[in-house]
Amino acid sequence: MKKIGILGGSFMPIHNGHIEMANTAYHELNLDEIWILPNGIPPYKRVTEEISVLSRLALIQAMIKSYPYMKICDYEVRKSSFQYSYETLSYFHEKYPDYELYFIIGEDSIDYFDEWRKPEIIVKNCRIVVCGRSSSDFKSLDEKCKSYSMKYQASFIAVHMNLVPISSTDIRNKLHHYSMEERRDFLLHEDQLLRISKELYIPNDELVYIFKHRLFEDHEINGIERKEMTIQDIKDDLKTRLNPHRYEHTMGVMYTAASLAMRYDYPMETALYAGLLHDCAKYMSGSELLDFAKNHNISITDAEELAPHLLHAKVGAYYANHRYEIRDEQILEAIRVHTTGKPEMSLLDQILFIADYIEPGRDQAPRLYEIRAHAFMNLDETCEMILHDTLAYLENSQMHIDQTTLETYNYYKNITEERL
Ligand code: DGI
Ligand code: FE
Ligand code: FE
Repeated sequence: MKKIGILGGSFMPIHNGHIEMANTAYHELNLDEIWILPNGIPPYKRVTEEISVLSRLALIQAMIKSYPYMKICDYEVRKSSFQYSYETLSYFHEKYPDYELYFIIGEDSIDYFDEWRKPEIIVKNCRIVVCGRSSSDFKSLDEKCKSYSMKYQASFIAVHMNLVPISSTDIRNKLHHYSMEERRDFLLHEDQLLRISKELYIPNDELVYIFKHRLFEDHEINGIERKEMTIQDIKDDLKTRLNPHRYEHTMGVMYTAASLAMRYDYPMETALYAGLLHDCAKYMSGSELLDFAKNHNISITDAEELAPHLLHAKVGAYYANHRYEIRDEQILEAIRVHTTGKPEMSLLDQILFIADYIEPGRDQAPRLYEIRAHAFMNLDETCEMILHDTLAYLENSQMHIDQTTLETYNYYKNITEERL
């Protein structure tokens, strides 16, 4: 008979303390598998840190990949209504009659066990494993388990785990202290990532995911709340500046960026703003762009000197900041690099770069159908395809090629080749 340990929790985010519980039960009780069971969010619980199911699952995946006996169980988060533990455990018991189920809980939960929904049903369907911390009095936990076993005529097993001095709340609080700029910097420095992941008791890959997908950010520190100008305000303004064709294109990029954000679990509103503003300087002529850049201390590369229309990206970022009150540096950077791309683009940089190329109004580029479909499968490979075709087009029309476009292509070509 297979012995399965089940560890439920909200896992916002999952950390080594959770894994320590699971591992203690696994080793002490000779279990065959551990199922990590993220909970749906109960209706009465207000969650301030919004984190999607997709992100929670991805974080768990990053955490458990070095433990082959651990699996994610998405049963509760797939349900449209909130599931209580007694419902889930009854379901598992019925579905897997040959498995012996061990429900793993922390020492702090056992004191409230009587108040759980239908505890008598829970204990009919599984054994309860209670993880005590080394620092606590193990004898009293043992006794507690004995008295619960008597009371419910069921099996409560005490196990002893090493203390991991962290909680998900601690992790969220610590993450709140890092600004967007700091996070961006950390992503570029392996040693910093290692230091922080150690401090937070989570693996490096999990931390990278958190930073890339902008999870647990403090919106006040980062100025993400932009109450001044709504999407509608900006749309109204752009309509008077851009020609109808460019305005339509802008709408297309905005919604395509949001669709890609849905697919890759990036904050959708941020993607909408980036798409909406990416070409906001496009109504200016080449010489106007050059003059503006010179007067506003915007650096001008050789390629931009020769093909000034490229500057609409940098000038656009400037306007987004000064005219449209965007404070979110990720949006500004995505606009800044949307024409040439750059090596190691952020998730939003890639979303915008691709949305600009594939939005529904585009009809000139070769293999658009293929690239559109691929955009929803793999971002790096899609960037490689777009840059490949753009360079071919520029060479064909004998236009000056920006060094950054070339570097970006080589970067994405290398990393996608490595993967094959
Ligand atoms: O502003 P959009 O037209 O919506 O799109 P965009 O910002 O991607 O600009 C597209 C144009 O920029 C397209 O004609 C290709 C061109 N482009 C991209 N990289 C380079 C470039 N033009 C030159 N001269 N050099 C480049 O490296
Ligand atoms: Fe553009
Ligand atoms: Fe564009």
